[in-house]
Amino acid sequence: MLTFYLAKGTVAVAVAILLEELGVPHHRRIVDFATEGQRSPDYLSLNPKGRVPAIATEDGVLTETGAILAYLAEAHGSAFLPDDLVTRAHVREVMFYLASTMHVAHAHKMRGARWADRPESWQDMAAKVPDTMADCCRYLEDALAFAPFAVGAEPTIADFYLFAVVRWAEGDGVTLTDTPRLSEWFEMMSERPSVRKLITEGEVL
Ligand SMILES: N[C@@H](CCC(=O)N[C@@H](CS)C(=O)NCC(=O)O)C(=O)O
Repeated sequence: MLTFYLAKGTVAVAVAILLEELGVPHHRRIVDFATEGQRSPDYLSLNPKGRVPAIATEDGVLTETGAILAYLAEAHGSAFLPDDLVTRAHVREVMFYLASTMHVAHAHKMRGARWADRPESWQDMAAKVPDTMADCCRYLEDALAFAPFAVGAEPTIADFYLFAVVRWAEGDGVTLTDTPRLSEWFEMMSERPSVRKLITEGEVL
C-alpha cells in the first residue's frame, strides 16, 4: 500500500485530493513542521529535499507534486488527464507554472532564509508577496479556460494542484474576488465531495 507523507495546508493537499478522488487506499504520515520533522534524519533519508509531499510506492519514493499527481493519474487509467494531446500539455503547463512561479512566490512569505541571510531581506521578500501572488492570480484569471474546470469541461490533476496553491492567496493578502473567474472556480472546487471530506477530517485541509 502507498504511504503518503504530507503536512496540513501545504501543496500536498493536491495529492490528498487526488487520492480521495481515485479512492486509492493509502497510509497517511503527517510530517510535523512545528518540530522541523521535514529535516529529521528519518524523513531526509526518504526525501533528501526535506519537503512534502512524498509518496513511498512499492517501486520506490516519488517527490514533486506534479510528478506524483501524474504518476497516480497514469497508474489509474489516465484518470483526470485529458485524452487530447494539446489539452494534456495545458495540464502540464498549469502545473509547471504553479511549481516554478506561484508556489515560489508564496514561499517568499515564510521561507526567505532559502534565498537570503539577512532578516531585513526576508521582510522585504515577505512584503512583496501580496503583489506577486496577486499577479499570479491575475495571470490565471486571464489564461485559464474555467469551462468550468481549469483546462476544460472535465476536472484534471491541474485543478487539484491549482486548488492547493490558490488556497494560500487570501492568507497572502490577495482578494480573490478581484479575479471573479478564478474565485468562482475556487468556490466550485471547495464544494467537491473529496475536498469537503478532507475539510471535515481536519488532518489535511
Ligand atoms: N516543488 C515541490 C515543493 C514542495 C515544497 O516546497 N513543499 C513545502 C510545503 S508547501 C515544504 O515541504 N516546505 C518545508 C520546508 O521548506 O522546510 C513540490 O511541488 O512538491
